[in-house]
Amino acid sequence: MVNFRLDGKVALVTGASYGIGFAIASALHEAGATIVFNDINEEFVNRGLKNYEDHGIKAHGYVCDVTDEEAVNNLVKRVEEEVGVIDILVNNAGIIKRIPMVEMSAADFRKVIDVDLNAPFIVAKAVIPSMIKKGHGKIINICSMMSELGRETVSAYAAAKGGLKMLTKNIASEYGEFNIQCNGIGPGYIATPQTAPLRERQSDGSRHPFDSFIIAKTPAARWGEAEDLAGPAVFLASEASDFVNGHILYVDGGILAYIGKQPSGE
Ligand code: NAP
Ligand code: GCO
Repeated sequence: MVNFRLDGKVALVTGASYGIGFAIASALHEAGATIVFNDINEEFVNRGLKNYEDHGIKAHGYVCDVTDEEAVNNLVKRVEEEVGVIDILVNNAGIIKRIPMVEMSAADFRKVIDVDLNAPFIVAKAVIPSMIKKGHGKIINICSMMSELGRETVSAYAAAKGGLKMLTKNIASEYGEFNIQCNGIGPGYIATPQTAPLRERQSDGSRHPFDSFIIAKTPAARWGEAEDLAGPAVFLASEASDFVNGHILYVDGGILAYIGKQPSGE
């Protein structure tokens, strides 16, 4: 019998007050897991707790900036004491800065690398020792189309998400023998606050040009919803994927398979 259930498992989803993290955490909860999330301050954690409560989910929320190694180590220690050993880690917290590369300061570049690449290393490093002791663990890194593709204005984000793809493969290589599976999910263009500026209506009510561009680039002809990532996340968190390791599962409505719209008549 294939087992997609997560009963008795503790899942830490970083930066999961809303957006993709919230949708993934809700799905893991539905499959039976106990949910732990963090955000950078108390106000945001409380907003997240209210969001879970409104959806009938009792989540455990903690204040923690994922770029702060000491804070992350304390978070993992507290979660182990107050909730249990983390069986499933989803490195979801992320930021983007859309700035042409030659105009971007090194400080801005470093900030994106810090949240999107260094932090997944810091959090994974903090949870792996207890996973080894427990004899199993699942780590899911939220990658991107930019783990494979570039575009104007997102140099730091693409560098970080490309790096995160390789960190994923390396964790799988280094800790696979301890029954730890580390995989990535590469979402396509998903309608969340992060991409809201790319979907803003124009003053005449028409679609943002980038919005139309994404719909034309996506064989599914739509933006993804955060809930589109739920099934893939449950799969990668469950026993059903115990021999899947170091894989990036792109959930993109077909973007990476597609050369783009042909000129009409060809
Ligand atoms: P979002 O709506 O901007 O949410 C990002 C979350 O990360 C927020 O809850 C944010 O917390 C949290 N966060 C940021 N920096 C943090 C830090 N230092 N410590 C703790 N939490 C932090 O983004 P999203 O669209 O849901 O994206 C979630 C993940 O998916 C990101 O890694 C993103 O790069 C990736 N992704 C998104 C898309 C897309 O199309 N939307 C596609 C591919 C990949 P606050 O509450 O403080 O803002
Ligand atoms: C952008 C977008 C993307 C997406 C996503 C694609 O400006 O191009 O924000 O980077 O958020 O990561 O998979």
